Amino acid sequence: MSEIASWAWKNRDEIVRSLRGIWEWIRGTDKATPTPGILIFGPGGSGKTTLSKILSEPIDWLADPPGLYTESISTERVKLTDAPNVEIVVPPGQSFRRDATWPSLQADLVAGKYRGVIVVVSHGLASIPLDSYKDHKLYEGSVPKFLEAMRQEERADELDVLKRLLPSFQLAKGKLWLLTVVVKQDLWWPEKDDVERHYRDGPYRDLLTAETARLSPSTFRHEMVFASLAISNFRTAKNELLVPNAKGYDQLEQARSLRKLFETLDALRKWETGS
Ligand SMILES: Nc1nc2c(ncn2[C@@H]2O[C@H](COP(=O)(O)OP(=O)(O)OP(=O)(O)O)[C@@H](O)[C@H]2O)c(=O)[nH]1
Ligand SMILES: [Mg+2]
Repeated sequence: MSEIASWAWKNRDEIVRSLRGIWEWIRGTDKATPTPGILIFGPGGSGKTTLSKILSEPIDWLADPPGLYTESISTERVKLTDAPNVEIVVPPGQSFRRDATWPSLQADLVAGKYRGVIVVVSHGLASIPLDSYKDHKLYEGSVPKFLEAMRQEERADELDVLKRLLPSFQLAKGKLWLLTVVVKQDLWWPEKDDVERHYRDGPYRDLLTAETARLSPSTFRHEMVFASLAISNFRTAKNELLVPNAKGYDQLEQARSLRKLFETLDALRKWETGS
């Protein structure tokens, strides 16, 4: 067994334990009242389906290695068999699928049918739904230039996603929390400072605060977490390596980021229930 695998094996119980508290919350401890669901939005290939799985089912981190990207085509409703009132709803993220799938969910959001929204972004490292990067419209012969252009376009798309959601946050009835999860930390780790600045103090934060500043902090709350949902090289379906996972980023770092994610969800649970 490799060093990392043996570390993960030894720490398996701890990882599972920290997840259990979140599962209990998502499922709702008060079985008498229906618990509203959680919506997960974000660009295609960012990591929404991956996150919904982490939140809804026990993952065997050793037996379930991260797979190749398979784009979601329709809205996924993750039913929790032991808590049938609760749903994690994940519409597909590719831009051409949004008009068909997002408006009705946003209408339900405004009507107060959801307790919270998670937006999954990746600092432009959204997986590509193509066999090869050479088929991408932005590829002109140089891989570094392609990656730069693609990530820039994807970051602009992340802002478009947020722009599209903002009116629903403004109009939503009742309490609503928003959690931004900036995933793929294992890939952008060497640019950590720039990435965190982009979301905490840069364009993402500027857009969000400009549009939500007037909302009462007792009815709308935003939190942000930086995390790695999988440690995996950034590859195309043809197995072309575009970005290797960062040197020095190990499972200990990942577990730390996931713990932060769960602690933040727990803080939102407390805020939501006023406890
Ligand atoms: N390296 C790395 N890969 C990740 C991370 N999170 C998700 N992925 C990978 O990113 C790819 C896309 O993830 P999905 O969860 O399928 O993306 P999605 O947002 O559901 O995409 P659509 O269904 O098209 O909207 C998968 O291959 C995941 O394994 C992460 O934190 N790090
Ligand atoms: Mg998906």
